[in-house]
Amino acid sequence: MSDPTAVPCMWMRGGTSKGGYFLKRDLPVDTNERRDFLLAVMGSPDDRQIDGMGGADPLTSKVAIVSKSTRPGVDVDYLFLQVMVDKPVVTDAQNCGNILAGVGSFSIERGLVEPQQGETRVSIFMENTGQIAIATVQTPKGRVTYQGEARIDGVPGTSAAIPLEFKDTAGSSCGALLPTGNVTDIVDGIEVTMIDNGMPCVVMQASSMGISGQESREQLEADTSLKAKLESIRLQCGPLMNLGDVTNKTVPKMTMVSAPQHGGAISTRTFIPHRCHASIGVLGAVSVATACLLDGTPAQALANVPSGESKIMPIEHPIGETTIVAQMRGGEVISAAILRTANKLMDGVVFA
Ligand code: NQM
Repeated sequence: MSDPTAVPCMWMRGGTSKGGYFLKRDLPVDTNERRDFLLAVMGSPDDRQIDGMGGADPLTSKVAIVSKSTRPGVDVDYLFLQVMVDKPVVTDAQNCGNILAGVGSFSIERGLVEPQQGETRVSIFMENTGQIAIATVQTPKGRVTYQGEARIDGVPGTSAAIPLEFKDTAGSSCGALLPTGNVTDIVDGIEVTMIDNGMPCVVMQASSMGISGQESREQLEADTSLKAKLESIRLQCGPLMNLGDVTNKTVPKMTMVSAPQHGGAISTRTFIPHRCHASIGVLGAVSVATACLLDGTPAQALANVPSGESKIMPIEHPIGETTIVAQMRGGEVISAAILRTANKLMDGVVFA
């Protein structure tokens, strides 16, 4: 390619997020160069990201970098990068289960994985956390299709189903499911659960933060005193969760829970961490569902938990629900699954 700033890229919706999907070999090896390139691609830092592809929202300012894996039994390696909207920061300190939903399809389309007849299981090493996910992509006649009948809240219409399975996600970034060793700690006088089952989260009751937990995303984002209280708790929880100084990190996520209102397991409002999530992250939902399953947590006190070892847990959020199926053994969550969809929006070159 003659223009060195023009790089092959596919823009995709993955679950309820959206971003640029790149082959690793097409991006600079040097991480500073890569950061500068991705900031320019997204148009960051700028609240409107007007000079780039980003959608002025953390949920649409995301990047997947994919390569063929050399690990035994693994098809591809996936690195997730969050490009901050209003700061010159690109961080790999978190994973993203929504962008993950597009990785299987992208890998098949780019020839990294051989499609099967009917459906293709793609095993994905998630570099951010060192764990594996399996995505099942619909491949009728050996070609990826995005069309189908699956519906997820937060996305209009229907698309091809992409079930995602996660195993052994406990302690993905914090080293342990409960990094403080406790199901409950008190921070700034608030009872919280610091938990990491795929995504570091701090889970607390909405009522303890002075809200009902049924407010809209806009109402919560306008509540500056709530946001200040959440940030104070978050900055203290970071080191306690083995995440170090989290001032410039997008973890831990801050989830305020209340009793379910629509027949689900729990109702949530999540800050990621400075904007309120329009819904909830995939691995965030796995971590919150797990908090509901642990005796003595503030979440469990409000949750409606089904009986049996296979727990269907609809996690309510501002625009619907995200259902996690958690498989339990001996009181522990041993795997989780979720239904997602993805869509190919653009395939071409992106300019920085
Ligand atoms: O928790 C947003 C999203 C996410 C993350 C965020 C995610 C996950 O909804 O696995 O998907 O929490 O920053 O895309």
